[in-house]
Amino acid sequence: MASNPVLIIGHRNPDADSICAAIAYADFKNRFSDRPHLSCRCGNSNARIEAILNRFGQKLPDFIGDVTPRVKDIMVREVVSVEPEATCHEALSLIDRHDVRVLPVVGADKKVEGMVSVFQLGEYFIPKLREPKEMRRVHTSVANIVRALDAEVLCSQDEEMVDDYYVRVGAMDVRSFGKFSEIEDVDPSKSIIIVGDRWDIQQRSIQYGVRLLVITGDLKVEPEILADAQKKGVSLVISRYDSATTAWIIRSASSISRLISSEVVFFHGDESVEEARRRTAGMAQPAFFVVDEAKRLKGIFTRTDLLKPTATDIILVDHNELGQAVPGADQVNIQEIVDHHRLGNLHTSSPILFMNEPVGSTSTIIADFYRRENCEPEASIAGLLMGGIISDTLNLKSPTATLKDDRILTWLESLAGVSRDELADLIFSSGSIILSQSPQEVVRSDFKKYHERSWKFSLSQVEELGYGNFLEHREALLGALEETRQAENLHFSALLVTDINTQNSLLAVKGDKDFIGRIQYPQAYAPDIFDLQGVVSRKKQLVPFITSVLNSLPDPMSYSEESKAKEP
Ligand SMILES: [Mn+2]
Repeated sequence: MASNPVLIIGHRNPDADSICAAIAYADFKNRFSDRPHLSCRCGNSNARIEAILNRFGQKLPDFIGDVTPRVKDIMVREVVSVEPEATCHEALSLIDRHDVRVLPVVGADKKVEGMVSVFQLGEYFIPKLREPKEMRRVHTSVANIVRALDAEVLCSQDEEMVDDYYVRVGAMDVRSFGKFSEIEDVDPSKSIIIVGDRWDIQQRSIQYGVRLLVITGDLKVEPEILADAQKKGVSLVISRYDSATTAWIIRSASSISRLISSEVVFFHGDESVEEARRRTAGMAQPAFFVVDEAKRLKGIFTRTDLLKPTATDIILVDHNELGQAVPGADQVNIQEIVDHHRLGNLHTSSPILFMNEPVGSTSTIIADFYRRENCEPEASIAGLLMGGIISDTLNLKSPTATLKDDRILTWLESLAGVSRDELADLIFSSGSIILSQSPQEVVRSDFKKYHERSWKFSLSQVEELGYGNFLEHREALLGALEETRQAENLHFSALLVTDINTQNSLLAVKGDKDFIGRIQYPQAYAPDIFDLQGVVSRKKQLVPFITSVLNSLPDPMSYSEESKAKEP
């Protein structure tokens, strides 16, 4: 079972309900689930959220701005790599021991120099019958051979010098042996001779001055031979293997340097898995390397790793539309949705728990989860849930408030040890967002985007004690609204300013003239501000009103195509 925590996260630009519901639901889940659950947020806090969290001694959840699966999430971090000076034998041992197909070649500075694959190594060992001389060539040093054979060294010269050498088994008669060197035109100093306890061949090889003489079968050498080898500068070693095996091992002691492929595809850990899938499509590389700016190896992944399901699991609270969810939500596993908004257009690949109840707040639903389990939240969690309910329903004065919100609130009051009115006073006097934040931040603080047919628009909401602060800053706020509309490429952007005292709202709108022209509410203070008597709920009153206005207008998509067609 996966042990990474399930992330519980509210909508972008979180409001108090989103934050409180996420914290409380994580608490609930951690009581009843084996798996850890962690509350998160994908936006900034505000004065009201801070006031509730401080009142109940709770911390703001961690910020997670994006859950898009990244290459670093799927890569293997413990990478088996090989040095450029390694031998085929060492590379093959690593491949065998770690059951991998590819080895990154990493230099002393930790930079990736290329790769060797099973495929390249295999090809090197396939006999090339047309080039017998080539088949006997090894590119290595005496030291490499000694290491690969685990040989006993009797005497040696320039052990570390890497060069091209030609291997031959001294199996023929000593008279034939001499002719070979001439026919093949191999300099004796480039010859490696493998031989058993054949004194004559041993002696002849030393006379020729071969590079290395390997005695097989763990056989002893006459003292005279050793003395001659030392005199002639011939390296002399004893292999415990038979001649055929020894020849094979010497070939494998070839350096990998000539087999290193530079056709390596590099990735950065922050690249999205989706992008990596696109980039690797049609590529033949068996593996891809993840490096940092200095080309130092950080991880490795294969195409199979890209196809594995993501390990990120999330639970959405207080929203169900992807446009309002944390970026990347569509690429991870949404395990549950707990919400009280209209149904959006979210699709999931497997069945999920979807809890949508038309009550005043998501916090109401979370509190009800505790009740149903006959379980009482701690005082601080009960207080947070009260904060979410009071904030979202304007202390039950909003038309979205239901009898259930009322009952749950009464239950929570007894657990939290605070009355709803006392908490409501604290929440609604926690400072005007309009006074404490920039016009842009006001528009963005509780900002939701919607998509209705081809219409794209945003509805922000602020709750204030009276309209005074809004009217004082209305020019700047209308400007910020228009800037937001342009930045988000929307048909219109609106800001609902709700007066908590009178339970009425003003709606400021910037954008599409046809839409604004159809708004039936009276204008107030300015042509783009409307007086929405009795409207306090964006979800229950404003969104249905705007949808009905849009339905009386042609779809902007067909409209623009029509007008394009009319152009000469
Ligand atoms: Mn809510």
